[in-house]
Amino acid sequence: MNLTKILKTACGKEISDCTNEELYFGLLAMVQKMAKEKESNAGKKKLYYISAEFLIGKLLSNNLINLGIYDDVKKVLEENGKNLSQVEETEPEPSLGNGGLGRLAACFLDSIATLNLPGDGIGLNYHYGLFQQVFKNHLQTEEPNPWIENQSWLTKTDKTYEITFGNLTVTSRLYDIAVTGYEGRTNKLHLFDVESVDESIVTEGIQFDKHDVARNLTLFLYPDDGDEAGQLLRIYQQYFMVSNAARLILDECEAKGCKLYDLPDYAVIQINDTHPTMVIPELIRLLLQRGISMDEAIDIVSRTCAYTNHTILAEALEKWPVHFLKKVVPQLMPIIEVLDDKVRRRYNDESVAIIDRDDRVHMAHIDIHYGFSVNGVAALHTDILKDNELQNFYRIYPEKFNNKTNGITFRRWLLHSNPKLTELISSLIGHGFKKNADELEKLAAFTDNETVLNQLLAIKQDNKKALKDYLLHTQGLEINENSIFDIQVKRLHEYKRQQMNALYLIDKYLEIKAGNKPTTPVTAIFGAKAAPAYVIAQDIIHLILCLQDVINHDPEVSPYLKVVMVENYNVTNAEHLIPACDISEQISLASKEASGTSNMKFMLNGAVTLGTEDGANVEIHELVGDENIYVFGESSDAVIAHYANSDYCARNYYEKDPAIRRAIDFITSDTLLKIGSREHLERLKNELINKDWFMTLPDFQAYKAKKEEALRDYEDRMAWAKKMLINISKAGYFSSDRTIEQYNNEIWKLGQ
Ligand code: 26Q
Repeated sequence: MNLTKILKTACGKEISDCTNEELYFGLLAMVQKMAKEKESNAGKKKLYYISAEFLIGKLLSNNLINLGIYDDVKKVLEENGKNLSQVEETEPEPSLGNGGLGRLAACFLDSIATLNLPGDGIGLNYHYGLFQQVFKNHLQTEEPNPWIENQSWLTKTDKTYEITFGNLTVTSRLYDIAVTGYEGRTNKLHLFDVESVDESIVTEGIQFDKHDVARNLTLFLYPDDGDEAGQLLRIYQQYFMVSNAARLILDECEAKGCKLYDLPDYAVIQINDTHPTMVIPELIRLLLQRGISMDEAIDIVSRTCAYTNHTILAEALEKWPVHFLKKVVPQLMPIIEVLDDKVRRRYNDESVAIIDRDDRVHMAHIDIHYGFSVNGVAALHTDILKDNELQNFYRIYPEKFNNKTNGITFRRWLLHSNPKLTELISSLIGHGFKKNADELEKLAAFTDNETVLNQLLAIKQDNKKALKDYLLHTQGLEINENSIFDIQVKRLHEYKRQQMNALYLIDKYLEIKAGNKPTTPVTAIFGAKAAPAYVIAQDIIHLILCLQDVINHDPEVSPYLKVVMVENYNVTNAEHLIPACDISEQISLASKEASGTSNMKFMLNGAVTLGTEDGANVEIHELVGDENIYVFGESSDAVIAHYANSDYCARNYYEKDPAIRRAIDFITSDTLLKIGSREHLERLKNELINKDWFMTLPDFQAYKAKKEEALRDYEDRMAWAKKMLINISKAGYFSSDRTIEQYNNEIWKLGQ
């Protein structure tokens, strides 16, 4: 049957008579059917990637590409007067993640299926996911983001479990989303929901009764955990996720004839950060219930579980008070006590204990002692884990530690988001790079080919124009496509240092007012959500929104400099922003960004990085060489030494550097106070002068100098285009296909 007929049948009427929404639902049904045909039971051992976040983004186009029918569908729609992009616009974006960690999980699922590996994701079916960000009065406000429609990518299954907590029992239900591989098999993303969930308990914005666990359990991703009820709810969510996961895994293995003693031959569990750590004691508990002894159960589970660390920020390392766990999961506490007892007997070292002297359970410590692999997500990050944060563990278990530098799926971040660049690359080196990313290196042959360089510049220009139209159409923002697009998009966090970029913009604004005008105008673009309870992050958003207002409305300055903060930064608008970028801002304080993954997406799309020697920036630098990246700032070693010696004093910089003082003072100038809130702006100013925990001020001058160098270099269009091409040609290393091959060869060992 041909595609037109299939689609017509799926829609139930003529394609030309359908609305975009009807076409979306028709295509959804068609894709689900085709995806199902590629499901496979091949392979004895299966990977279970458990994660509290899967930031999957919209799925229609991604699935059409992976099933190899994108162009055909586009054509059929066009023949009937329809447009695939407009159909795509009707698809809601699920926001089942915060940022990097969740998006990584989504890229990994794509690569696992593409490489034909048996591997499923397991997570939670949040009805409202991460909040939707709405700006009001230059401040972020939060709204729920409903994404589940009558017809959606979720398939309801008949699998249900009774999950028991200390004070209640709920019924879970499994929903599945098909994960298609690019010319590969179909795997599953298993999302568990609670049957008693009740969307109507959400009141103002994202407020709801945090104590009503049976109704609220799967409403939101990581509810505000500033208070005790919020923290308890997080533990409820985590246990709900892993108890369901453990039972599903044992069910599937038993169905394949696994005798439980050989569980590691049937299952490998990748624990994505510590959020799913309770799967270890929970599996042990379930094995005990099935008559296996404690020592054997511990041994079986330890050979099944592997842990990935995504952060060294102390505040993000989960440590739960024992009395919280006793309340929510009393059945796990005796097991956690046994695990702690064994560690204490063996090592007699307080720093590697599971339950500390303050009666807090260190989740990462459970993973490291009772998993067989511990990995960091970029070379520098893994080194820092070994040499600093987890040094005492590395001494005990050197063989468990390994690095897996992150990657991204090129299907979404090149083929889908940048079709023009994809076409140019294909015309130059063929289609092989789509499955074998290393082939991008073949582009090196064209670095002195002016025709190719001009084509590259023309594509960037088209993408900038497309972004201009998109921002105007979706957000009412007006930008100049002939300016330099300088972009920083990522979660708002002090360590990522959006505030340093903002200080630069203040400085630039004042310089332009003093008559120092840039040759080519600059557009500074931000996108960032801040955790609702993260006060300074909210203040930084406020500052950027105020700067946007002041600078863009200043007729002296706005022809040369514009600031735009994109509302509700998410996967969908990332797909528009990234292909249009000239300068990619990756300016975290060295040692703090475990890897970063937008740095890879920007590079792949021909942006040049302006960054610190942090996370995967270090590997980007090594690959492209000094000529093709702008690196600045203190080294991670120097930063780690400052923390160790407590020798950083922000006020010294404020007092001694007039440019820094001028920029910081501007935060509470009359100009900003006229439109902004004194409370927010003063708090931020004081924070920068008196604390500046992430050392913005010492790097400010180096940052400014490097950025100016990049802006100057941009003027030589051929030289810049060459940098772009070299970046693209070296991006193959950052394909998540490479990352997943390494996970499989060195940790999972599926099908071997
Ligand atoms: C922990 C405790 C309590 C409440 C929340 C959390 C929490 C929530 C989310 C801790 C961490 C996260 C998310 C972390 C994250 O996204 N990390 C990023 O992971 C990426 C993929 O490896 C890296 O590229 C980024 O560098 C890293 O910041």
